[in-house]
Amino acid sequence: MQEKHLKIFESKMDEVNLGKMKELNNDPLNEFLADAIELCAPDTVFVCSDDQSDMDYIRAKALETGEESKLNIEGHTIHFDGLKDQGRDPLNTKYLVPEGKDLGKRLRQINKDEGLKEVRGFLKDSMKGREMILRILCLGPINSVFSIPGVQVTDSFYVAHSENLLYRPGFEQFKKLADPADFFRVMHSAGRLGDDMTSIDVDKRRVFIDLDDRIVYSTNTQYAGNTVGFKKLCFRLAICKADAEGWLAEHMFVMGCNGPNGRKTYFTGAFPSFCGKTSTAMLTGETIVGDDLAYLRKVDGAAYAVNVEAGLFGIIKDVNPDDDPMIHEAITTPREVIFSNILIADGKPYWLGDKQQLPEKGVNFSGEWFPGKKDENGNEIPHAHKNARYTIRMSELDNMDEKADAPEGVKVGGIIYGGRDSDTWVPVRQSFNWAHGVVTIGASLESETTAATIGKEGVRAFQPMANLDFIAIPLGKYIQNHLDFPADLETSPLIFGVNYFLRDKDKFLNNMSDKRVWVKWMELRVNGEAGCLVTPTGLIPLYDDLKKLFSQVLEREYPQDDYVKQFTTRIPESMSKTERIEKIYKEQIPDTPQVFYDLLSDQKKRLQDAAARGGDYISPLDLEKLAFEVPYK
Ligand code: SPV
Ligand code: MN
Repeated sequence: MQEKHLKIFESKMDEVNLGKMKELNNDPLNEFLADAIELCAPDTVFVCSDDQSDMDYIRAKALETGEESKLNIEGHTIHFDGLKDQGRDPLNTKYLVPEGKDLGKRLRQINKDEGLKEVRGFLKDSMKGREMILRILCLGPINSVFSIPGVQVTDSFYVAHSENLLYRPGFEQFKKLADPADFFRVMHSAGRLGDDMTSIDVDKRRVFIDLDDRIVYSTNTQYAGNTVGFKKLCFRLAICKADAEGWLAEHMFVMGCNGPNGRKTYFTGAFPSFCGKTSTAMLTGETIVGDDLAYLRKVDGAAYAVNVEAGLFGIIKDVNPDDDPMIHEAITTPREVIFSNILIADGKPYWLGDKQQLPEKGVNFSGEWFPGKKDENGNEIPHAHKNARYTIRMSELDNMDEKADAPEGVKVGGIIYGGRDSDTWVPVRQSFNWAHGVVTIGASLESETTAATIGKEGVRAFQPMANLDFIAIPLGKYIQNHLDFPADLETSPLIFGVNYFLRDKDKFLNNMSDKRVWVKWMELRVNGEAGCLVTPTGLIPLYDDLKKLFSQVLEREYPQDDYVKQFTTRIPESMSKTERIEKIYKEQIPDTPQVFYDLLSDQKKRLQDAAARGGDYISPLDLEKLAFEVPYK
C-alpha cells in the first residue's frame, strides 16, 4: 500500500478495517477511497466484506441511526425518504462531459469541470461526525463473464442495508481482478439530515456521472434510485461499457416461461416504470430471474442474459392477495424486508391498494399523518406514496428461477417491449425480423404519463427501449448497437411488442391476467409452435390459438368479439405514431442510422396500402383475405 494511502486510512480505520484494505491490495481502489475520505471527511470508515457479521452490523446501524425503524413482523423495517425526495430526479441527473464532447439533445449533460466543482463542493465535509461505509459488490453473477465489480462509499446505512438485499457480494472476487482498475465507483452522501433523518438540502440534490473515470457522484438525496449505487447509477456506466465492448446493458426483466412438455423459454422485457414490468417478470406459473436490469451477451452463437441484481426494489402500490399473491405473501411474513414511504400505525404497514382498512392516523413520509392532511400547496397527502417500495432478496421468492444465479446466464428466446398505450398497439405482436423489431417496437416505444409524474396525465412520452433515463451514449449509437447485436448469432431472439393498456373509450380491453396468455403465445412462437397472421406492422396471433390458451391458462372463454376488438389494426393511429417517432429522431437525434428511417418509411407505405385495400380499421378476421405479405426475411 502506498504510504500516502496508508496514512489517510490509519487516521480513520481500526486495525480490522485496515486489514481488509490490505487484503484487497488494490491501488486504484485505495486512490478512490483516499480521495473520498479527504473530500467527505468522515470520522471513521467501515469496510464491509462479504461476511454475514459485516452485513449484520450495517443493518443494526441503520436502526441505531434512525434511518430505519423496526416493524412488528420479524425482519421488517421502515425507511422514509423526505417529502420532496420520493423518486429519481432526472433534471438533476447529468453526465459530466469534457469540453468538445456532446451526447446529443436527449441526454442531460454538464461541462465536466463545472459539474465536478459543484458536486464535489456539495460533498466537501459532508460526512463530518459520521461513519463512511465502503461497499464492494458484484454486478451480475459472481465469477462470470458478466460480472462487473462495483465499489461505493456512502454515509447512509439505509443505502448500504438495501445493498445487502439487492446485490451479490463482491469482496472476495475483488481480490482476483484481472485489471485492478476496471471497476465502477460511486461516491454518495445523504448530505445534511433533519431530525427525522431525511436529506434537508434537496434543492442541492445532484447525481453526476463521469463516464470517463467511471465515477458517479450523488448527494443530498436518499431515495434508492438516486443513491443505491449499483442500481441506476452504475447502470449508466454499464451502458457505456457495453457500448465499448459489444454487449447490451438493458432496463429489462428476465423471466422463464414454461412451455409444453417441461420446456422452458427465457424472455427479457423492457417496460417503463408503472407499465407492468415486475408483474410480467412475476407471472403466476412462471419463474423470475430478475425484474429490473439485465446484461445481454453473445456466447457460442446465442444471446444470454443475466440479472444484474439479486433482489427486488419493487413498487408496493396494489400489492395485495388478489393481484400479486406471491409478493404479498413474501412481504407480509417474517424475513428481511425494507419498506419505504408507506404508512405505519402501531408498527403495522399500510400502502395504496393493499385492500386493508385504513387506520385513523399514523406516520408516513410527511410525518404524522391523518386523513385529509394537506401539503404546502393545499393538495391532499395520500397515506402512502405512489412510488413507495419494498426491498427484498430474490431468494425469498418461491418462484425464483433455478438459473437465477447461473454464471452463464439464461439463453434468451424473446425480447418483449411494452408501454402504456391506450389506442395504437395490439396486446401482443411479433416483429417481422430483428431490425424491424428494434426500430418499430423498441426504439419507437412510447408510454403515457401517469398521475405518478408531475404534469398532465395521459401524455405520450418517448421511451426508447424503456431506457431513455439511463442511456449514457448518443441515442443513434445506442440503436445502432442494437441493430448490430445479432450479427454473429446463429439464432437471434424474436422481438415482441405488448400493450396491456389498450382501451375502448374509458374501458380497458384486457384483464390484468391476460398477459399470462400473451407470454405463452410468445413461448410457442419462439419454438415454432404457433401460427400467425400478417398485418402491416407485424405478426399477430390466430384466434384459435388464443382461444385454446385462454382456456388452458386462465380457464376462461375467449369470445371472438374480444379478439376482434383487441387485435384490430388501427391504421390512422399507427400512422400518426410512426410519423411522431420519425419526427423526434429527425429533429433530435442526428446520429440515427439511415436504416431506421428506411424501415419507418416502409412501414408507412404498408399502412397506406393497407388502408386503401382494407379501410382504416382492419379486423384480424379480414387478414387472411387481404393476404399481406411478410416484407423481410
Ligand atoms: C425505476 O423507476 O425504473 C426503478 C426504480 O426501477 S429506481 O430505483 O428509482 O430506478
Ligand atoms: Mn427500473
